[in-house]
Amino acid sequence: MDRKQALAIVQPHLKQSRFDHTKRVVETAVDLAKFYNEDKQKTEIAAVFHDYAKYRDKDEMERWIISEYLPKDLLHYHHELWHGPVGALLIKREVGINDLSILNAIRWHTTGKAGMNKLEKIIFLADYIEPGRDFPGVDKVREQAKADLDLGCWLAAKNTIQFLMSKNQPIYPDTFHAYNDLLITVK
Ligand code: DGI
Ligand code: FE
Ligand code: FE
Ligand code: FE
Repeated sequence: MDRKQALAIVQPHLKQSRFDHTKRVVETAVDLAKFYNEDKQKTEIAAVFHDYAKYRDKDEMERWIISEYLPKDLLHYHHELWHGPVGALLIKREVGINDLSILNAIRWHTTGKAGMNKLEKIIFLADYIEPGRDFPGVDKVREQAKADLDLGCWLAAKNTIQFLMSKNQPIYPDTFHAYNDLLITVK
């Protein structure tokens, strides 16, 4: 499957603005993949499908989490966190993508986790810094992304945690685990 075919599969599942975001994530991720020597084709496919489940019905996602034994604690956190793990499951079932490294990069793209591999880091970071994003501090993260992949991911996790805390939002433990784990390598 090439980029064009993948985009044609994902497009009907997304709104136009989300599809545009997806294309920018693909460009950003492929750019990082070149820079950090990651497999281009895997990176493209993971980026194209990363938000595949973004518009699935909340109740449907809840049923998948229960029936497919995804971590039950997800149900105690915002449903915004569900589209990564549920998306990984659905692109396997519905699109037939079986590559575990692609599925895991999609699974963890929202929260991150401790011990992310290179592809997981690239998708996590590309989603955060794609040129359409306007988070506070994102320009600094864009700069660091090309200097050090771990530092870029750490800053993205840190900003996300700070943003959520400023809004008194709960923070999923894997987001903290990503921050703590990357802190060791960037120190
Ligand atoms: O799907 P996207 O919008 O492209 O981006 P994403 O998958 O990174 O999701 C971003 C949303 O998820 C954003 O509203 C912040 C939220 N988020 C990320 N980590 C956590 C989180 N929300 C909670 N409650 N806890 C987290 O750890
Ligand atoms: Fe997402
Ligand atoms: Fe993200
Ligand atoms: Fe996204």
